[in-house]
Amino acid sequence: QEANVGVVGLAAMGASLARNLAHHGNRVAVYNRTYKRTEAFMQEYGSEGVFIPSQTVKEFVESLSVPRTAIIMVKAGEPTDQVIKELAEYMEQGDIIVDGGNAYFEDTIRREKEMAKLGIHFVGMGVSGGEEGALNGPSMMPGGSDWSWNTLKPILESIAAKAPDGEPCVAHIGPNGAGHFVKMVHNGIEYADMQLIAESYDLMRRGLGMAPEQIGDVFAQWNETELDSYLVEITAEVLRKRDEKTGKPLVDVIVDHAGMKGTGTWTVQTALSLGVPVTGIAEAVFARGLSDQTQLREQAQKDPFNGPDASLALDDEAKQAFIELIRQALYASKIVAYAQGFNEIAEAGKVYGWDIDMAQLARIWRAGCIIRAKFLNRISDAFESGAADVSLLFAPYFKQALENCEAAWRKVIATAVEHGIPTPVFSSSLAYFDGLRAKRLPAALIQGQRDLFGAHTYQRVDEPGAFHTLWAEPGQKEIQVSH
Ligand code: NBP
Repeated sequence: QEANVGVVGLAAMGASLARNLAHHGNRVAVYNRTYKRTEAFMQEYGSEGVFIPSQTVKEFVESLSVPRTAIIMVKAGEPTDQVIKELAEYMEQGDIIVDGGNAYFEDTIRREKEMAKLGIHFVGMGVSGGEEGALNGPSMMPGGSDWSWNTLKPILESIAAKAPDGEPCVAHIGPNGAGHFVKMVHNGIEYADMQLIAESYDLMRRGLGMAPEQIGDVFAQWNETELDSYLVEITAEVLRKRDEKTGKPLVDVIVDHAGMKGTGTWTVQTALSLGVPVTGIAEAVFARGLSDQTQLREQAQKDPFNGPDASLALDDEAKQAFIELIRQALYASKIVAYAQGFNEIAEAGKVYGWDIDMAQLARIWRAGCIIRAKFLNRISDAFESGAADVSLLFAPYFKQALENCEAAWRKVIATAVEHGIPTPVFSSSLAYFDGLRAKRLPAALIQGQRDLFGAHTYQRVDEPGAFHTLWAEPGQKEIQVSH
């Protein structure tokens, strides 16, 4: 009996995806470098469906029906290259290799080219939702050729998460690295969203002196508003959890150093090379970085800086009012973070020649993935109608939301600054918004400085061309450098 699809790599993600495939009637070939893991998998889950285990890559490839489809779920980077090389040795023209790991999109572009030379279709596919999602329905973002998509579509649609309207959360994003690119930005947005939630928590915890459980209740209430999302929902759960060992709120016994695996950093690095400001995501990555600066932080405790008291010392009524302001600041900042992420995708689409359907992308993020949120329906509508062509911020629904939240946004940030509570993503998002509002930016001064020290030239508001001022000469001497 042959398998119609195979999975290479049976760690958390691969095992869950293989089981999900089997639960939906697929015959699934499974292979893992260390055979012990395959044996353990078969022992634990073998009875859940049809699995065909192999000890070698050769056997694995031979167990697949032609044209073969193999999904790789191994550690990103070198291990992925190694597995691709091994598979390609036994695979033939017309076969499909899907990389479901968190690959860097430039690697995906390179791998697709290499495989195309052998006639093998290579699909870089972003998979979101973690282990749970992979098992019960992830959101999937495949790149690669149209041909591969047509073959993969029925399989992927069967295992994908379903949005509330029943639509499967998978779509062909575009050629070569497009799928891994949007997955990378998805993770970048996730960083910003998580940091915004953490800043809101910090304001309530230190500013309003609330207990974690109380704050958990606030997040649970917020989840009934336009903030309805997976991340807000799990925040309530985390904050309400007590440590079994000490009986303290769990959040208080967790070391306050945030880890990261790299996709947030890639999102920012790529945005820098594309020239797209993703200030919210960048500040979120840096905030995790600061949390992990052990030496700096220890020194700052040993030799403390003077500063204000974090407590706002508000009575109950004022506290409730301030909580609502935080909610609005969170919503406004969140809109900016998503808008910036979509801008990065749009710019990459132009540079790499991908024709990415943003409305569809927002739709497949409505379920299965970590940033799933109710307001993705609104985002999708905004792109569908063309109102978000320049930026999501100009779509009437979001413009109105920003304007409604604006006063609260400022008040929260001003208060945070006064009380010494850092809100880097709140603040940078508002700065971006105000940067857009400004009719003239101080960038004109920067151009003047650049012309003075480096003869970098500037453009004039009243005449086309590039100009350079002869700064050392007396009087206003200016030469036109080009038209
Ligand atoms: P890991 O990223 O921890 O990778 C472990 C797997 O890679 C094992 O099956 C291991 O085989 C295999 N492997 C390694 Br390491 N080096 C190999 C090599 N040279 N040749 C063959 N196999 C090799 O697993 P994971 O957490 O399940 O994640 C899988 C992929 O999915 C990653 O790219 C990850 O970034 C991505 N992803 C993860 C999540 C998540 O929430 N965890 C979400 C979305 C995407 P062994 O058993 O022989 O050591």
